[in-house]
Amino acid sequence: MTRILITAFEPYDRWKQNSSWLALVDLTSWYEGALEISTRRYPVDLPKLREMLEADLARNYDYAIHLGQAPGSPVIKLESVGLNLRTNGEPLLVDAPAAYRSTLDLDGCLERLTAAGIPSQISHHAGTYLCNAALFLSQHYGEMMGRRTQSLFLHLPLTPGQVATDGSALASMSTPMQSAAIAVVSEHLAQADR
Ligand code: PCA
Repeated sequence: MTRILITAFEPYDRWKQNSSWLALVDLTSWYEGALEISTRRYPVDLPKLREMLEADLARNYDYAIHLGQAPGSPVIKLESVGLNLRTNGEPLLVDAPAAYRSTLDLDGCLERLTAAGIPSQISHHAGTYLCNAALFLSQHYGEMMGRRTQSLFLHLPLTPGQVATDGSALASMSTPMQSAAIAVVSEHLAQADR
């Protein structure tokens, strides 16, 4: 059985909810497929994120899918690169590679999402904040600990409710569509193992 760790983030900055956690909670409310899914909610705090990620990755999952919200993005973004970089220009980890590039079948994931009518694209820059840190550290810890885990990061749009509360005109996507996207991607990755 394919074991997948799926993580989301807590609310941060002005956001009272985080679309990634809303989507993950929604997924667990209906998903009854064959994948063995473990879920985590991470704080938007670098030292705590490092500690929790390292402990979680020791459990040798087949895949780690990390979720975060990307305010303003109109589509789901499959992130291809994790950079060893913080917003202040310093590295996340000294004595670590400058970046890790995903070896997963992102094109195949994109095809499946598109076929399901879920607007998505491959992105080559996950920013320099905690989402990028989650992707970089996940790839690095997996490698350092000799785990088989392959990591993926999905940046999710805000939900319509978040935009309404915000009083802005940012793009949004419904939580059920976002949770369907997580399932589509998870199933596609797991298929490669069969
Ligand atoms: N989005 C932020 C951090 C947490 C989240 O959900 C980011 O894109 O880095």
